[in-house]
Amino acid sequence: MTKGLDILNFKQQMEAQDQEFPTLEVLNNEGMLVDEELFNASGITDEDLVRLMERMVKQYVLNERSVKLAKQGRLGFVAPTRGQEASQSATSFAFTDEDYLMPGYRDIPQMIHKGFPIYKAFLWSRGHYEGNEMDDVKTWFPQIIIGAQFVEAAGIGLGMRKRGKKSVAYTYTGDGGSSQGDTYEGMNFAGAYKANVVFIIQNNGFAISTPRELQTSAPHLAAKGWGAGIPSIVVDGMDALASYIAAKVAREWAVEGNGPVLIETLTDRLEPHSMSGDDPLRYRSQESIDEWYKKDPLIRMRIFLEGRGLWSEEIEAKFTETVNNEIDEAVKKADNIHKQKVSDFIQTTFEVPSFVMQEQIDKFIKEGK
Ligand SMILES: Cc1ncc(C[n+]2csc(CCOP(=O)(O)OP(=O)(O)O)c2C)c(N)n1
Repeated sequence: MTKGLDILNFKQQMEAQDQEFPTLEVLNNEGMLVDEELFNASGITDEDLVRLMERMVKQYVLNERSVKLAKQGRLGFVAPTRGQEASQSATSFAFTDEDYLMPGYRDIPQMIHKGFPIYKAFLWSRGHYEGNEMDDVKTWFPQIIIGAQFVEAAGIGLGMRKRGKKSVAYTYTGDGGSSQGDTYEGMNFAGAYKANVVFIIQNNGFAISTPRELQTSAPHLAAKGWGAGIPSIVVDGMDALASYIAAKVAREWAVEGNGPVLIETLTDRLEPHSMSGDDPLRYRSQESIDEWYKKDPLIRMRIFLEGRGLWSEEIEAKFTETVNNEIDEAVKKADNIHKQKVSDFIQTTFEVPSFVMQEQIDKFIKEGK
Protein backbone atom coordinates (compact mmCIF):
# COMPACT_ATOMS: atom_id res chain seq x y z
CA MET A 1 0.00 0.00 0.00
CA THR A 2 1.27 3.48 -0.83
CA LYS A 3 2.42 5.47 2.15
CA GLY A 4 1.14 8.97 2.77
CA LEU A 5 4.65 10.29 2.43
CA ASP A 6 4.84 8.82 -1.07
CA ILE A 7 1.51 10.35 -2.08
CA LEU A 8 2.68 13.73 -0.84
CA ASN A 9 6.02 13.48 -2.63
CA PHE A 10 5.28 15.95 -5.44
CA LYS A 11 8.80 15.77 -6.87
CA GLN A 12 8.46 12.02 -7.31
CA GLN A 13 5.10 12.47 -9.00
CA MET A 14 6.52 15.01 -11.45
CA GLU A 15 9.27 12.56 -12.43
CA ALA A 16 6.75 9.74 -12.78
CA GLN A 17 4.67 11.85 -15.22
CA ASP A 18 7.65 12.18 -17.49
CA GLN A 19 8.16 8.43 -17.65
CA GLU A 20 4.54 7.46 -18.27
CA PHE A 21 4.57 8.05 -22.01
CA PRO A 22 7.37 6.23 -23.85
CA THR A 23 7.57 7.11 -27.55
CA LEU A 24 6.33 4.50 -30.03
CA GLU A 25 9.02 3.89 -32.68
CA VAL A 26 9.14 1.36 -35.50
CA LEU A 27 11.48 2.82 -38.14
CA ASN A 28 14.54 4.77 -37.07
CA ASN A 29 16.35 7.69 -38.73
CA GLU A 30 18.45 5.28 -40.77
CA GLY A 31 15.39 3.55 -42.21
CA MET A 32 15.93 0.41 -40.09
CA LEU A 33 13.18 -1.43 -38.22
CA VAL A 34 13.61 -1.02 -34.47
CA ASP A 35 10.44 -2.93 -33.59
CA GLU A 36 10.17 -5.85 -35.96
CA GLU A 37 7.64 -7.59 -33.71
CA LEU A 38 5.17 -4.71 -33.96
CA PHE A 39 5.82 -4.30 -37.68
CA ASN A 40 5.05 -7.98 -38.32
CA ALA A 41 2.02 -7.95 -36.02
CA SER A 42 0.57 -4.92 -37.86
CA GLY A 43 -0.17 -7.03 -40.93
CA ILE A 44 0.95 -4.24 -43.26
CA THR A 45 1.48 -5.59 -46.78
CA ASP A 46 4.03 -4.54 -49.40
CA GLU A 47 1.23 -2.93 -51.37
CA ASP A 48 0.17 -0.93 -48.29
CA LEU A 49 3.74 0.26 -47.84
CA VAL A 50 3.85 1.58 -51.39
CA ARG A 51 0.44 3.31 -51.07
CA LEU A 52 1.60 4.83 -47.78
CA MET A 53 4.75 6.19 -49.39
CA GLU A 54 2.73 7.55 -52.32
CA ARG A 55 0.54 9.49 -49.92
CA MET A 56 3.56 11.05 -48.28
CA VAL A 57 5.14 11.98 -51.62
CA LYS A 58 1.83 13.44 -52.76
CA GLN A 59 1.74 15.58 -49.63
CA TYR A 60 5.34 16.68 -50.30
CA VAL A 61 4.60 17.70 -53.91
CA LEU A 62 1.31 19.36 -53.01
CA ASN A 63 3.10 21.40 -50.35
CA GLU A 64 5.90 22.40 -52.71
CA ARG A 65 3.42 23.57 -55.35
CA SER A 66 1.07 25.26 -52.88
CA VAL A 67 3.93 27.25 -51.35
CA LYS A 68 5.00 28.42 -54.82
CA LEU A 69 1.45 29.31 -55.82
CA ALA A 70 1.07 31.27 -52.58
CA LYS A 71 4.30 33.19 -53.30
CA GLN A 72 2.90 34.07 -56.73
CA GLY A 73 -0.26 35.37 -55.10
CA ARG A 74 -2.32 32.65 -56.78
CA LEU A 75 -3.61 31.11 -53.56
CA GLY A 76 -4.98 32.68 -50.39
CA PHE A 77 -4.30 30.97 -47.09
CA VAL A 78 -1.63 28.25 -47.21
CA ALA A 79 -0.20 26.44 -44.15
CA PRO A 80 2.92 24.46 -45.16
CA THR A 81 3.08 20.78 -44.21
CA ARG A 82 6.75 19.96 -44.85
CA GLY A 83 8.04 17.67 -42.09
CA GLN A 84 4.58 16.45 -41.11
CA GLU A 85 4.18 13.81 -43.86
CA ALA A 86 4.15 10.90 -41.40
CA SER A 87 2.07 12.69 -38.78
CA GLN A 88 -0.56 13.61 -41.38
CA SER A 89 -0.46 11.29 -44.39
CA ALA A 90 0.67 8.12 -42.62
CA THR A 91 -1.87 8.42 -39.78
CA SER A 92 -4.63 9.12 -42.30
CA PHE A 93 -3.79 5.88 -44.14
CA ALA A 94 -5.26 3.97 -41.18
CA PHE A 95 -8.79 5.29 -41.80
CA THR A 96 -11.45 4.30 -44.33
CA ASP A 97 -13.75 6.30 -46.58
CA GLU A 98 -16.57 5.69 -44.09
CA ASP A 99 -14.61 7.39 -41.32
CA TYR A 100 -15.21 11.11 -40.88
CA LEU A 101 -12.25 13.51 -41.01
CA MET A 102 -12.40 16.77 -39.06
CA PRO A 103 -9.35 18.74 -40.22
CA GLY A 104 -7.58 21.86 -39.04
CA TYR A 105 -6.24 24.42 -41.54
CA ARG A 106 -2.96 22.50 -42.02
CA ASP A 107 -4.69 19.19 -42.74
CA ILE A 108 -5.45 19.66 -46.44
CA PRO A 109 -3.39 16.56 -47.48
CA GLN A 110 -5.57 14.21 -45.41
CA MET A 111 -8.67 15.69 -47.08
CA ILE A 112 -7.19 15.13 -50.52
CA HIS A 113 -6.22 11.53 -49.70
CA LYS A 114 -9.86 11.03 -48.75
CA GLY A 115 -11.02 12.17 -52.18
CA PHE A 116 -11.55 15.91 -51.72
CA PRO A 117 -10.56 17.36 -55.13
CA ILE A 118 -7.38 19.46 -55.19
CA TYR A 119 -9.07 22.27 -57.14
CA LYS A 120 -11.61 22.58 -54.32
CA ALA A 121 -8.81 22.81 -51.76
CA PHE A 122 -7.42 25.69 -53.85
CA LEU A 123 -10.86 27.31 -53.90
CA TRP A 124 -11.07 26.96 -50.12
CA SER A 125 -7.70 28.66 -49.87
CA ARG A 126 -9.04 31.52 -52.01
CA GLY A 127 -12.20 31.86 -49.93
CA HIS A 128 -14.52 30.68 -52.72
CA TYR A 129 -17.69 29.07 -51.38
CA GLU A 130 -17.34 26.03 -53.64
CA GLY A 131 -14.26 25.11 -51.59
CA ASN A 132 -16.63 24.55 -48.66
CA GLU A 133 -18.75 21.99 -50.52
CA MET A 134 -17.66 18.49 -49.66
CA ASP A 135 -20.22 16.57 -51.73
CA ASP A 136 -19.92 12.89 -50.77
CA VAL A 137 -16.48 13.06 -49.19
CA LYS A 138 -16.84 12.52 -45.43
CA THR A 139 -14.94 15.55 -44.24
CA TRP A 140 -15.63 19.15 -43.38
CA PHE A 141 -13.92 22.38 -44.31
CA PRO A 142 -10.78 22.95 -42.24
CA GLN A 143 -11.25 24.59 -38.87
CA ILE A 144 -9.49 27.89 -38.34
CA ILE A 145 -10.60 28.08 -34.69
CA ILE A 146 -7.89 25.91 -33.16
CA GLY A 147 -9.24 22.89 -31.26
CA ALA A 148 -12.89 23.42 -32.25
CA GLN A 149 -12.75 20.32 -34.44
CA PHE A 150 -12.31 18.16 -31.30
CA VAL A 151 -15.82 19.07 -30.15
CA GLU A 152 -17.29 18.45 -33.60
CA ALA A 153 -15.52 15.08 -33.84
CA ALA A 154 -16.89 14.07 -30.43
CA GLY A 155 -20.43 14.72 -31.69
CA ILE A 156 -19.93 12.85 -34.95
CA GLY A 157 -18.27 9.93 -33.11
CA LEU A 158 -21.17 9.76 -30.67
CA GLY A 159 -23.62 9.66 -33.58
CA MET A 160 -21.68 6.78 -35.09
CA ARG A 161 -21.72 4.88 -31.82
CA LYS A 162 -25.46 5.39 -31.34
CA ARG A 163 -26.14 4.15 -34.86
CA GLY A 164 -23.90 1.13 -34.28
CA LYS A 165 -21.60 2.13 -37.16
CA LYS A 166 -18.24 0.45 -37.56
CA SER A 167 -16.59 3.77 -38.31
CA VAL A 168 -14.89 6.61 -36.43
CA ALA A 169 -14.41 10.34 -36.55
CA TYR A 170 -10.72 11.32 -36.65
CA THR A 171 -9.42 14.77 -36.03
CA TYR A 172 -6.19 16.74 -35.78
CA THR A 173 -5.05 19.76 -33.85
CA GLY A 174 -1.64 21.15 -32.87
CA ASP A 175 0.33 21.70 -29.67
CA GLY A 176 -1.19 25.20 -29.56
CA GLY A 177 -4.65 23.74 -30.07
CA SER A 178 -4.04 21.38 -27.15
CA SER A 179 -4.30 24.37 -24.78
CA GLN A 180 -7.77 25.32 -26.01
CA GLY A 181 -10.87 24.65 -23.92
CA ASP A 182 -12.55 23.00 -26.91
CA THR A 183 -9.86 20.35 -27.05
CA TYR A 184 -10.43 19.28 -23.44
CA GLU A 185 -14.19 19.52 -23.79
CA GLY A 186 -14.21 17.39 -26.93
CA MET A 187 -12.02 14.69 -25.38
CA ASN A 188 -13.92 14.73 -22.10
CA PHE A 189 -17.30 14.42 -23.77
CA ALA A 190 -16.11 11.67 -26.13
CA GLY A 191 -14.57 9.80 -23.19
CA ALA A 192 -17.71 10.05 -21.05
CA TYR A 193 -19.98 8.80 -23.85
CA LYS A 194 -17.44 6.39 -25.35
CA ALA A 195 -17.74 8.05 -28.75
CA ASN A 196 -15.97 6.52 -31.76
CA VAL A 197 -13.16 9.06 -32.11
CA VAL A 198 -9.43 9.10 -32.70
CA PHE A 199 -7.95 12.42 -31.55
CA ILE A 200 -4.53 13.38 -32.91
CA ILE A 201 -2.45 16.21 -31.45
CA GLN A 202 0.39 17.06 -33.82
CA ASN A 203 3.10 18.41 -31.60
CA ASN A 204 5.15 20.24 -34.22
CA GLY A 205 7.08 22.33 -31.72
CA PHE A 206 5.50 25.73 -32.31
CA ALA A 207 2.16 27.50 -32.27
CA ILE A 208 3.16 30.25 -34.69
CA SER A 209 6.05 31.68 -32.59
CA THR A 210 5.11 30.14 -29.22
CA PRO A 211 7.42 27.21 -28.44
CA ARG A 212 6.09 23.96 -27.05
CA GLU A 213 7.80 24.62 -23.67
CA LEU A 214 5.64 27.70 -23.14
CA GLN A 215 2.45 25.92 -24.19
CA THR A 216 2.14 23.80 -21.05
CA SER A 217 4.36 22.51 -18.27
CA ALA A 218 2.93 19.01 -18.81
CA PRO A 219 5.86 16.85 -20.00
CA HIS A 220 3.61 15.19 -22.58
CA LEU A 221 0.58 16.58 -24.37
CA ALA A 222 -0.76 13.02 -24.39
CA ALA A 223 -1.22 13.34 -20.63
CA LYS A 224 -4.21 15.55 -21.35
CA GLY A 225 -6.14 12.49 -22.54
CA TRP A 226 -5.75 10.86 -19.13
CA GLY A 227 -7.73 13.70 -17.60
CA ALA A 228 -10.59 12.50 -19.80
CA GLY A 229 -9.95 8.86 -18.93
CA ILE A 230 -8.96 7.81 -22.43
CA PRO A 231 -5.98 5.74 -23.63
CA SER A 232 -3.28 8.18 -24.72
CA ILE A 233 0.07 7.59 -26.40
CA VAL A 234 3.11 9.42 -27.75
CA VAL A 235 4.36 8.46 -31.21
CA ASP A 236 7.43 9.40 -33.21
CA GLY A 237 5.65 11.61 -35.71
CA MET A 238 8.59 11.47 -38.15
CA ASP A 239 8.21 7.70 -38.35
CA ALA A 240 5.57 6.79 -40.92
CA LEU A 241 5.23 3.18 -39.73
CA ALA A 242 4.79 4.08 -36.06
CA SER A 243 2.30 6.82 -37.01
CA TYR A 244 0.29 4.50 -39.25
CA ILE A 245 0.26 1.55 -36.85
CA ALA A 246 -0.69 3.74 -33.87
CA ALA A 247 -3.63 5.22 -35.78
CA LYS A 248 -4.73 1.79 -37.03
CA VAL A 249 -4.75 0.24 -33.56
CA ALA A 250 -6.48 3.32 -32.12
CA ARG A 251 -9.14 3.08 -34.82
CA GLU A 252 -9.75 -0.61 -34.08
CA TRP A 253 -10.19 0.21 -30.38
CA ALA A 254 -12.67 3.02 -31.06
CA VAL A 255 -14.64 1.07 -33.68
CA GLU A 256 -15.19 -1.73 -31.18
CA GLY A 257 -17.08 0.68 -28.93
CA ASN A 258 -14.31 1.09 -26.35
CA GLY A 259 -14.32 4.87 -26.64
CA PRO A 260 -11.81 7.38 -27.99
CA VAL A 261 -8.00 7.35 -28.10
CA LEU A 262 -5.56 10.26 -28.07
CA ILE A 263 -2.33 10.15 -30.08
CA GLU A 264 0.38 12.79 -29.70
CA THR A 265 2.73 12.82 -32.68
CA LEU A 266 6.19 14.32 -32.17
CA THR A 267 6.97 16.18 -35.36
CA ASP A 268 8.20 19.51 -36.71
CA ARG A 269 6.88 22.21 -38.98
CA LEU A 270 10.01 22.72 -41.07
CA GLU A 271 8.64 25.74 -42.92
CA PRO A 272 6.76 28.91 -41.90
CA HIS A 273 3.50 28.75 -39.96
CA SER A 274 1.67 30.08 -43.02
CA MET A 275 2.54 31.82 -46.28
CA SER A 276 1.03 35.04 -44.98
CA GLY A 277 4.25 36.60 -43.71
CA ASP A 278 5.69 34.34 -40.99
CA ASP A 279 9.50 34.17 -40.65
CA PRO A 280 10.48 31.26 -38.38
CA LEU A 281 14.02 32.58 -37.97
CA ARG A 282 12.62 35.34 -35.78
CA TYR A 283 11.75 32.77 -33.11
CA ARG A 284 13.92 29.69 -33.79
CA SER A 285 17.41 28.93 -35.04
CA GLN A 286 18.35 27.46 -38.41
CA GLU A 287 20.28 24.77 -36.48
CA SER A 288 17.10 23.59 -34.77
CA ILE A 289 15.43 23.24 -38.18
CA ASP A 290 18.47 21.41 -39.61
CA GLU A 291 18.36 18.96 -36.68
CA TRP A 292 14.77 18.04 -37.53
CA TYR A 293 15.58 17.59 -41.22
CA LYS A 294 17.79 14.68 -40.12
CA LYS A 295 14.61 12.93 -39.01
CA ASP A 296 12.85 13.47 -42.36
CA PRO A 297 10.05 10.89 -42.62
CA LEU A 298 10.42 10.64 -46.40
CA ILE A 299 14.11 9.74 -46.29
CA ARG A 300 13.51 7.00 -43.71
CA MET A 301 10.74 5.42 -45.77
CA ARG A 302 12.72 5.75 -49.00
CA ILE A 303 15.64 3.81 -47.52
CA PHE A 304 13.35 1.21 -45.99
CA LEU A 305 11.32 0.63 -49.15
CA GLU A 306 14.32 0.65 -51.46
CA GLY A 307 15.90 -2.02 -49.25
CA ARG A 308 12.82 -4.16 -49.84
CA GLY A 309 12.82 -3.55 -53.58
CA LEU A 310 9.54 -1.64 -53.39
CA TRP A 311 10.69 1.88 -54.30
CA SER A 312 13.30 3.64 -56.43
CA GLU A 313 14.27 7.08 -57.70
CA GLU A 314 12.55 6.28 -61.01
CA ILE A 315 9.31 5.22 -59.30
CA GLU A 316 9.32 8.39 -57.23
CA ALA A 317 10.07 10.61 -60.24
CA LYS A 318 7.23 9.03 -62.22
CA PHE A 319 4.80 9.33 -59.33
CA THR A 320 5.84 12.95 -58.73
CA GLU A 321 5.13 13.74 -62.37
CA THR A 322 1.64 12.25 -62.07
CA VAL A 323 0.91 14.38 -59.00
CA ASN A 324 2.28 17.50 -60.69
CA ASN A 325 0.01 16.88 -63.69
CA GLU A 326 -2.96 16.45 -61.36
CA ILE A 327 -2.05 19.75 -59.68
CA ASP A 328 -1.70 21.52 -63.07
CA GLU A 329 -5.22 20.40 -63.94
CA ALA A 330 -6.50 21.51 -60.53
CA VAL A 331 -4.97 24.98 -60.94
CA LYS A 332 -6.66 25.35 -64.35
CA LYS A 333 -9.99 24.22 -62.98
CA ALA A 334 -9.80 26.56 -59.97
CA ASP A 335 -8.77 29.48 -62.23
CA ASN A 336 -11.73 28.89 -64.53
CA ILE A 337 -14.38 28.68 -61.87
CA HIS A 338 -17.12 31.31 -61.99
CA LYS A 339 -16.54 34.46 -60.00
CA GLN A 340 -18.06 34.33 -56.55
CA LYS A 341 -20.90 36.67 -55.70
CA VAL A 342 -21.44 38.01 -52.19
CA SER A 343 -24.93 36.50 -52.26
CA ASP A 344 -23.46 33.04 -53.11
CA PHE A 345 -21.36 33.14 -50.01
CA ILE A 346 -24.12 34.22 -47.64
CA GLN A 347 -26.55 31.77 -49.19
CA THR A 348 -24.27 28.85 -48.45
CA THR A 349 -23.46 29.81 -44.85
CA PHE A 350 -26.53 28.25 -43.21
CA GLU A 351 -28.89 25.62 -44.56
CA VAL A 352 -31.77 27.90 -43.57
CA PRO A 353 -30.70 31.56 -43.49
CA SER A 354 -31.81 33.72 -40.61
CA PHE A 355 -34.29 36.54 -41.32
CA VAL A 356 -31.52 39.15 -41.40
CA MET A 357 -29.34 37.04 -43.67
CA GLN A 358 -32.24 36.46 -46.03
CA GLU A 359 -32.74 40.21 -46.23
CA GLN A 360 -29.08 40.62 -47.16
CA ILE A 361 -29.24 37.82 -49.74
CA ASP A 362 -32.29 39.43 -51.38
CA LYS A 363 -30.60 42.85 -51.38
CA PHE A 364 -27.38 41.56 -52.98
CA ILE A 365 -29.22 39.48 -55.57
CA LYS A 366 -31.29 42.53 -56.51
CA GLU A 367 -28.07 44.51 -56.98
CA GLY A 368 -26.58 41.68 -59.06
CA LYS A 369 -23.87 41.06 -56.51
C1 LIG B 1 -9.32 29.87 -30.79
C2 LIG B 1 -8.20 30.47 -31.57
N1 LIG B 1 -7.28 31.24 -30.95
C3 LIG B 1 -6.26 31.77 -31.64
C4 LIG B 1 -6.14 31.55 -32.99
C5 LIG B 1 -4.99 32.17 -33.77
N2 LIG B 1 -4.08 31.13 -34.21
C6 LIG B 1 -4.09 30.69 -35.47
S1 LIG B 1 -3.00 29.47 -35.72
C7 LIG B 1 -2.46 29.52 -34.13
C8 LIG B 1 -1.38 28.60 -33.65
C9 LIG B 1 -1.82 27.20 -33.59
O1 LIG B 1 -0.74 26.35 -33.36
P1 LIG B 1 -0.87 24.79 -33.25
O2 LIG B 1 -2.17 24.42 -32.66
O3 LIG B 1 0.35 24.28 -32.59
O4 LIG B 1 -0.94 24.30 -34.76
P2 LIG B 1 0.10 24.49 -35.96
O5 LIG B 1 -0.28 25.79 -36.65
O6 LIG B 1 1.46 24.49 -35.41
O7 LIG B 1 -0.17 23.35 -36.87
C10 LIG B 1 -3.14 30.49 -33.42
C11 LIG B 1 -2.90 30.81 -32.01
C12 LIG B 1 -7.13 30.75 -33.61
N3 LIG B 1 -7.09 30.46 -34.90
N4 LIG B 1 -8.13 30.19 -32.88
